[in-house]
Amino acid sequence: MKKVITYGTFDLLHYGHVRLLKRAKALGDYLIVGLSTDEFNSYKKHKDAYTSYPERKYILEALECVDEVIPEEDWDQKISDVQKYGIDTFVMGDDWKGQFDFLKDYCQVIYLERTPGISTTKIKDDLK
Ligand code: C2G
Repeated sequence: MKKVITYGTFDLLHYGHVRLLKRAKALGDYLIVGLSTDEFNSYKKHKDAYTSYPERKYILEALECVDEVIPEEDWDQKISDVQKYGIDTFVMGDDWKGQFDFLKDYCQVIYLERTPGISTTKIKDDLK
């Protein structure tokens, strides 16, 4: 079984997020999502999600392409996650291109094209 992992906040889940998740799942058989906790968002990413971790987790778990959701609590957990979960492929949108190349020593690293024209920030701004 080929295992894939990706990470994110996935706040106000939108088309771009789902396209990323579906393409990530298509790269293997089992997709794990490292979901940023509320604390990680606030203290490390300096962005507060509109929806809470339990709600964001519930939404992601409802997606057919997502097999497992784990908490992302720190920037530095990726290597141990890759080893702990036996990950074959790490995937991120290409706005992160190059940032996680250190993982190439542990698994395949793939950056997928980010979906243009949509973001959680844009949604919030457009709704103001
Ligand atoms: N994404 C995308 N297209 C968009 C918006 C987002 O492909 N229009 C992708 C991002 O590139 C990322 C994933 O969807 O791979 C989740 O996006 P965010 O929730 O914004 O995640 P981010 O804040 O980038 O956090 O340790 C990694 C971080 O947790 C990533």
